[in-house]
Amino acid sequence: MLNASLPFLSRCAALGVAACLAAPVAQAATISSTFDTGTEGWLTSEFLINSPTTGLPTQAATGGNPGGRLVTSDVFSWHAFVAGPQFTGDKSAFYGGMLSFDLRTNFTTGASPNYPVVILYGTNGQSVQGRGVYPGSGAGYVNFAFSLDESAWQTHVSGTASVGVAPTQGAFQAILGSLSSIRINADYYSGDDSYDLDNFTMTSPGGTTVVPVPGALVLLGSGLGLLGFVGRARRSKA
Ligand SMILES: [Ca+2]
Repeated sequence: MLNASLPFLSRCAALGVAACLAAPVAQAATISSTFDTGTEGWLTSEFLINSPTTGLPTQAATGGNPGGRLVTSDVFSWHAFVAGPQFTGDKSAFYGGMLSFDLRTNFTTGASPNYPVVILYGTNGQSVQGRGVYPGSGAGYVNFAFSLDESAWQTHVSGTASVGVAPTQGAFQAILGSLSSIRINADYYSGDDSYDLDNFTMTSPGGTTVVPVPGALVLLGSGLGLLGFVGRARRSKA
């Protein structure tokens, strides 16, 4: 009897591994836009207010960091790249993680010490801003990274470019838990300038990439254990 069931048990063990390898990942720890194949739902709009998104950026297949990039023309007074819908909603799980992106700018006027700025808008009407310093025209892609906790952000008053104060933990978490829009300013000079965006990423705490290997290994171990049991049973039968 046992010998007749061996092929079935072996198949179960193998199917267990295969099923595990195909199993969906419960919660992605990283959301990213690389713009290698499209605009990934990104739009453009005014920057300093959470206005409707009406502009369409362009995806360029080359010139990114690497691959494709997001490009926009200067169609608003304060211009912004607006993150796709995959970056809005309840992002509480990303509290304590990181938000980062690569930005390249070329401009004809002088450097400014307070830009770029990224603003997180909550559905509660509150918003916070994170500020970086682009080193100078022609510097190429520069990575800007912000911790997704209150330490890296300042309060933002809609319609103004004023530097704010540190938000409370509760205020920051309320915004992160109900994100309605993320905007990165893509125009902060009056002259003829250009802005390229790539690798916009939100990462949850401790997460870099999520692959199903640990689960697969667990089931692989179970499968091997089952085969071991079969082998032992076979030997004891003999
Ligand atoms: Ca890219």
